[in-house]
Amino acid sequence: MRLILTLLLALSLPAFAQHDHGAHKPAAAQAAPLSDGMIKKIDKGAGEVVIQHGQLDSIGMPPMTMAFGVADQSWLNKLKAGDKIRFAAEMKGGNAIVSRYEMVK
Ligand SMILES: [Cu+2]
Repeated sequence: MRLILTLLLALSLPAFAQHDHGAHKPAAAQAAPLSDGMIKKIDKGAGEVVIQHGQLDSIGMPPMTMAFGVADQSWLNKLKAGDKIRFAAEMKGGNAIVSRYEMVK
């Protein structure tokens, strides 16, 4: 729940966030910049989403197509193949996960 609130705040208050000097910024927003990605496949059984992604400096990866876990399983119901997103990736328990994302129109 806390993550969702953080996400909503981050999305609804972009101007405010830019003028924040970091003390109260959500950890996820601080951790990594957003990178481009295209959803190739959703695997609800595995709890993973396959993304064709660009350079991911946050986890030291060149562009490729690979499976990611998700910070929130409900995202697997919101995303579908062909969606374009901007997302942040983190390593968690040895696996790459999507820690947050936004849709690209
Ligand atoms: Cu990768």
